Amino acid sequence: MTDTMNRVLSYRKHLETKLDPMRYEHSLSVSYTCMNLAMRYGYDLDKAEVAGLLHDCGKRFSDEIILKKCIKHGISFTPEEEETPAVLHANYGAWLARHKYGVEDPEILNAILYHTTGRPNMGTLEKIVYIADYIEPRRFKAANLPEVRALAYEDLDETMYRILKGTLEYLDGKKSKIDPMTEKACAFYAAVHEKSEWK
Ligand code: DGI
Ligand code: FE
Ligand code: FE
Repeated sequence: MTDTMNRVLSYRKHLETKLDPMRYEHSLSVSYTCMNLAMRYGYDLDKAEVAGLLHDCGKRFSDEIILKKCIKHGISFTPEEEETPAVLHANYGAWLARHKYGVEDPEILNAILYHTTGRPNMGTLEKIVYIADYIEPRRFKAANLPEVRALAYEDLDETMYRILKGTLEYLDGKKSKIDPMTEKACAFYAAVHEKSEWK
């Protein structure tokens, strides 16, 4: 068995005991979707598998407990992240991946860190995880999912734009607080869209 296979199996075993069953299924589904996108875009399959599997490893506690854990472990977070606790699990998850799962690869750690808000000028794995999180087969929330799923295999940047724009509209509608990183990410991919053939 390869090293990655061993690592993946032990991560799965551990996550299954820490995440609720739906979250665990979602993590597996994101992991496989990351590998599909990695095949399409010529990215390292092993790294895509691990990043997808661990992306929500921070979601094992409630928002309040995650905030307490961040303070306890000296994990730095912005005041905006504190006000939008839904995004903090990404920050805590990147810390857990580094310190509890022994992940050192900065591309994997950043893919976990930015999987909720996105950021301007994302690397390929960051985009793959962000998009896989939204399109994985067990997701059913967004009305535009079939279209976004097809687009994901055509153009990662345009897919980032569609998802970010939809997320901001959704958060606006709910009057939720928006993390400036989500806005910056959307502005970046809107500018890419403007210059693209999709305009
Ligand atoms: O952890 P998951 O549920 O799999 O997915 P996720 O980590 O992408 O979180 C999705 C939620 O995060 C989605 O409902 C939109 C929300 N989100 C993204 N950016 C922001 C945000 N929520 C707030 N309040 N503010 C943001 O800027
Ligand atoms: Fe998440
Ligand atoms: Fe997720």
